[in-house]
Amino acid sequence: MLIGSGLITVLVLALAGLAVWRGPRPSDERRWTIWWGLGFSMSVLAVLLAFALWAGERMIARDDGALQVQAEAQQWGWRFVQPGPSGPVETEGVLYVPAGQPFDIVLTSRDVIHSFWVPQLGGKMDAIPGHRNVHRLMADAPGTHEGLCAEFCGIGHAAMRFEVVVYDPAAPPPFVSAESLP
Ligand SMILES: [Cu+2]
Repeated sequence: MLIGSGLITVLVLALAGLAVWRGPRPSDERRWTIWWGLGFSMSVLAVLLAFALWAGERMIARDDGALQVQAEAQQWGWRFVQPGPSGPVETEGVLYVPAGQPFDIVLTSRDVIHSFWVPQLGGKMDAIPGHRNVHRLMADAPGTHEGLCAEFCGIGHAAMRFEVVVYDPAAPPPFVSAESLP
């Protein structure tokens, strides 16, 4: 955004400088209006629209075999359940996901409305009681990120955080040593 807005600022300043330097030329107005006012703006908007459609399409959850993690919010913490090598694995306050693979978070809530947000991975999605929201995300590289509740949900809201551990999919998942469900 900084680079884009910097380029636009330079372009506007150059055009303003050009207008002052050359003085008024009424015969040029039509050409400038059509080529730069309409042609240039429409081309930029078309490129941005194509990018937004491509990026937006990648964010839609679909039935393609991607990892599904159930996330249940409750005042004031997060519980995650996902398939493990020998049955479902439940973790509290820690979400394990593989790097470089899209995954879906299936969000629900046990009490009030919460909101799931990992700023480094993407946008927010509400966790609503009695409703199932599916949120597709992807982490590029192994590492850890902080996640939080982004919807005020009571006195413990500020501390309703969780850790996201992104692991290398070639290695055994770190949650295997975590407690498995009976
Ligand atoms: Cu909250």
